[in-house]
Amino acid sequence: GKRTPKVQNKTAQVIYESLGEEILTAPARVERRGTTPCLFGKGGTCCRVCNMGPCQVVEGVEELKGVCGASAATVVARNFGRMVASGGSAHSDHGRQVAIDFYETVHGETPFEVKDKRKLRVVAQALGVDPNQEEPELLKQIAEVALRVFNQQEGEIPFIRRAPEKRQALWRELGVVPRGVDREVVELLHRTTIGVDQDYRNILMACARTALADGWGGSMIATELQDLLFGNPGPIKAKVNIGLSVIREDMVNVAVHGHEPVLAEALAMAASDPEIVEEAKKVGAKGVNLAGICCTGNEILMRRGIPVAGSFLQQEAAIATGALEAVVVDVQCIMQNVVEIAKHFHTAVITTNPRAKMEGGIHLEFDARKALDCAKAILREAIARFPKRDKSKVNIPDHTVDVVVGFSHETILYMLGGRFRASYKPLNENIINGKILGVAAIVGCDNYRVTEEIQVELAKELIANNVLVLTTGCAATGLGRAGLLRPEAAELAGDSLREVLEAVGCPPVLHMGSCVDNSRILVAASEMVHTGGLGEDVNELPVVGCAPQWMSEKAITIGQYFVASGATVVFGPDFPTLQSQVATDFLFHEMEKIFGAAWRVARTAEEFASIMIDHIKNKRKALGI
Ligand code: BF8
Repeated sequence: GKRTPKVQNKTAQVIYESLGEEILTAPARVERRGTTPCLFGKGGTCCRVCNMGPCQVVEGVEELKGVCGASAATVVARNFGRMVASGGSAHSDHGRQVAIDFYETVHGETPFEVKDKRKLRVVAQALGVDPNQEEPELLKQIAEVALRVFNQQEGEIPFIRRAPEKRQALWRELGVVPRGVDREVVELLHRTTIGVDQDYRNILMACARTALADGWGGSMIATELQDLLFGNPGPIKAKVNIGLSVIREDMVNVAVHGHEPVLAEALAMAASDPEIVEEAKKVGAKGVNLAGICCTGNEILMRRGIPVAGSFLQQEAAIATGALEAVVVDVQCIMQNVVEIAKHFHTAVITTNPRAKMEGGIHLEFDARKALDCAKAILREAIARFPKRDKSKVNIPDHTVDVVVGFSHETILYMLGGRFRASYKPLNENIINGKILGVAAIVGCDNYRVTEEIQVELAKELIANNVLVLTTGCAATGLGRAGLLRPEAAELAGDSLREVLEAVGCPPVLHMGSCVDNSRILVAASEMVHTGGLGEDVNELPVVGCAPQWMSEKAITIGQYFVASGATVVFGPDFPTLQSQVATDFLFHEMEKIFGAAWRVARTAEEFASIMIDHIKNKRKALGI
């Protein structure tokens, strides 16, 4: 008979329990697979880079080296490197696409236009483009320089000049300044293939360089050009989670899932097009309703206030409401099981990107140059499904939660610095006077194998200790579901943090965007250093990051660029290098000496909180505040 597995997410649990038939969901697959994954795979010592293996390697056992003699440290470093390269390639291929869309836009080839004129000159300057020129020329130069960040072969990627001087000097001394994104990713893949780099230290330093190419290159290009094209996010009220105001009973529901906001922006434009509204009405719906999933969701949440139905672990549940006419996907974090779940309903899974097709999906390719036509074709496919919605299968639990989002680095400047003196000075002052103990970022994924209570408990503990929390990605949506993105949640903060938050009407947890928007945190941390009073480099700041439920390779790349940028990060509940003590020591301890920051691992919310709060206190002590 039907049995619902234990699901870590309340909303998903309610939906799965109501299903009349047993549907194999990710949580059910976790249960069936059991809890003990392969130790070699998990700990990073399974070497698959050639056909003499796979070799399962054990540290310190001569007989259990790879056939080629590869040590556990080498294998772990290689595998770690391949995660960094892969994660960096994902953010950066996204960034490249945005740069191409931007190029086409400024050459008049797409229906989009550059919305954010205020930020234009800031970005120009940061890219080394002369901001004092006529706008059309300025835009074209920005587009060209942005594209070069990917294929440049020598020199330095331009955004690294946004980092504190001291950090730049350190990177130059260490030889880890990225030359160009593609070059770093290709080189890391080369180095980690059979018979190339066999010094784990050398490999792990290359990881730092490639990760920096992501953070200060691909991801930062994505964030900045998306802001220019679609607007810099500002504070906006919205809703998250599955509920009747997010998934509408009387409308054609289209979930937008994936990462590149260009598609979602086009769908939002098309959904309000009178022609499309009329067509929706013809089939008995009031119109077309969009809801976001994963980082695409965060992008349109931040800029348009369009609700997010779910983070990574709710993608199947959103479909299982039975009320989605279509799930439109582009790239990244789309589970293959989505198609299987959709088969039980009338829901179309529409792939749009030539890089990511799905068996059982309908492919309607999206081209930014024909953005509106493509978006309309996609919405028409959804509209045609509306009459097939089976009301007896619809279950939309009303679990929505209010949020206030849109805390781009610029928003924080204005909120905390005041409209007329946008600056981090007040933030720094509040840190120096101790009202704010420090700043912590909770970022990254959610994971079917980890309870989502970890990040919620952690966030509560941090704010209770007067730590201001920044968040991005699926963690942000999860903290939103827990009510922590509401200004009223300031009441959970310690007295002095609460006072600061209430003066400006800020929630205690600030949603800064999608995963590529972790680049906003790099800029914010650098600004805090530039503002003065908190040391000369990022590693002196009382700041710390974490990803308590990481699952994607992208999270590892993010963690590594934060560490190389001087911010210590805590990951959990496990870490992909633990079967080599030597390589792990390098990441957890030697990197501290090299970059002034390192990786840590924690398992429970208490462990995370104590490591992070201690770290902040130690940094304060070193600053003498
Ligand atoms: O890039 S947080 S599950 S959706 S990888 Fe994926 Fe992780 Fe979510 Fe966005 Ni980020």
